[in-house]
Amino acid sequence: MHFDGSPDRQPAQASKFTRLRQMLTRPDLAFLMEAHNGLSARIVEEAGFEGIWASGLSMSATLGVRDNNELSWTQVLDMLEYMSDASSLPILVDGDTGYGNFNNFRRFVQKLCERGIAGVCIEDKIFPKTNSFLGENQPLADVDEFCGKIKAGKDTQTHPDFSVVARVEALIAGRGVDEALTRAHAYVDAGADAIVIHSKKSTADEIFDFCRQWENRAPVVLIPTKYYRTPTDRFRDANAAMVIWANHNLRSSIQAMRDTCARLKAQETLLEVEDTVAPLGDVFALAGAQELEQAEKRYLSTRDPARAVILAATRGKGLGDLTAERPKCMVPVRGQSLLGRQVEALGRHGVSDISVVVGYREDAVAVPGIRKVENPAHDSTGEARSLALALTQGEGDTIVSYGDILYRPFFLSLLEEAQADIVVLVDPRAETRADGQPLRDAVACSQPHDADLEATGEAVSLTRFVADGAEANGAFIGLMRANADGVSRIRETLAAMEGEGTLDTADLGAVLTRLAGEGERIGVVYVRGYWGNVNDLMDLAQARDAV
Ligand code: SPV
Ligand code: MG
Repeated sequence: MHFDGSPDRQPAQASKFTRLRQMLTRPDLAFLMEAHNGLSARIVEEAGFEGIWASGLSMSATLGVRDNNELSWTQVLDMLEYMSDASSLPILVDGDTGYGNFNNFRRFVQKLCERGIAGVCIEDKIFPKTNSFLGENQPLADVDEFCGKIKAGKDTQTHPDFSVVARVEALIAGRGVDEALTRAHAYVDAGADAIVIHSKKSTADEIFDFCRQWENRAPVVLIPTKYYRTPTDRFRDANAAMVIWANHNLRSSIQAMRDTCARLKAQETLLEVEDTVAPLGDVFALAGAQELEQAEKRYLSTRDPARAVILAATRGKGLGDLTAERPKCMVPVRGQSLLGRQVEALGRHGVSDISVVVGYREDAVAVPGIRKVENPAHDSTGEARSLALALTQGEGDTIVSYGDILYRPFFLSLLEEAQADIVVLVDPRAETRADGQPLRDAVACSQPHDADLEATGEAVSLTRFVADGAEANGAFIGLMRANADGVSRIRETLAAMEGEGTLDTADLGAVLTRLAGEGERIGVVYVRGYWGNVNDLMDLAQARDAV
């Protein structure tokens, strides 16, 4: 695929320049189909054509201007770039008269080569040109001046197979076959790779007369717009190299748009129109939507937005009267509940799917945007049961946190950036509390914290939760993340514990210790400070100071 979704180029396929040249020079009749923008270029390729005619008439008309060089040559270049990006086919561009003299033309050729446009056709008229089917006796360019232009183009091309096609307008100008032949020979002498002999008659007689006398000196290209009744085999018999269907995508789209406009104007409903227009799916497909979808899989993070589980079923007896009427997750810290602060931090991190396991005074848990999961046995069970209740659905990235902690929102980024399937945040400051209480959730890790490797998380793993602070490398702060694989490992472990009858009494530490013991790598990211838990009034006082 090209970056924009157009079909693959065959690795061994010749360049666009070479393919157009081969179409002109090989024995069988070749066809170019008109396109005028990226969409039509892609449709031409989809139809199986080998090459594109970038029609001046069509490019002008689609922009609502006349085929009188009202489009600048740089605007034409821009349109060609879209067409070339959208299609792998070689493009022969209608270069009108070359947009000026030899100098303007050679600059155009230089830019065409840079953009991989395979060839250019220029006509021997005067700038600004008029479409060949308008008016009579159009003035023709001086033969020598036109030959100089061809030479300048050939000298400028940067690919050997870039084609300069010279279009003879003598028949259009009513000058007859003899002048057409004279001009054609001069243009080939000047270096033209092929000749377009153009006619606006409704029969091809003068074209065939020209071809007979031309005797195949150089490839001849025909544009049978006006002599459309002539069977294509007669062009073969006349030894034509190429036929251009010059404006038929433009004209068919005009017809289709008119039909649709008329229907809608009259009927004021889409009902009758829907089945007469291309399905929307076609529009997306033609623009290469599928390629973007694949690229997104390759280049964008495939993680679904994480969900969160907050374990908040307990009262928090250590807080005394403060939790008489509410669980500790609803205790306010500087005017906002612990749970409210967590939901806000998660929201800032893009986590909006938040399950809160509630139990004690669940009626008092009132924070917008959460889903409550009730643990009816909150009095007699611990964190493992609450977790099992909340992890019943969805296997995606999940953040698990205690309901009684405060932390800085950037902790969530640390968890997200860590590579392990399960990651825990550990504060390495494992000193025992001033009041002599044991450290909550002391953990032993594969390596102690190293201030030089701050918060790496990559190399350090959890070994186990320990009862004795002396063995600890730090304390689990009550915040962790598991990706889809990690969640399914946790769920397996919870199920096994349920089977063994140990789930109800287990805390989160027991679950993680068991996982680590079974060889599951639980990544550790060390964080020093910027968090707090609220187990009792002393914690609360500290937490109030911390925020
Ligand atoms: C065009 O398609 O712009 C052409 C061909 O130049 S014709 O309109 O037949 O002149
Ligand atoms: Mg034209």
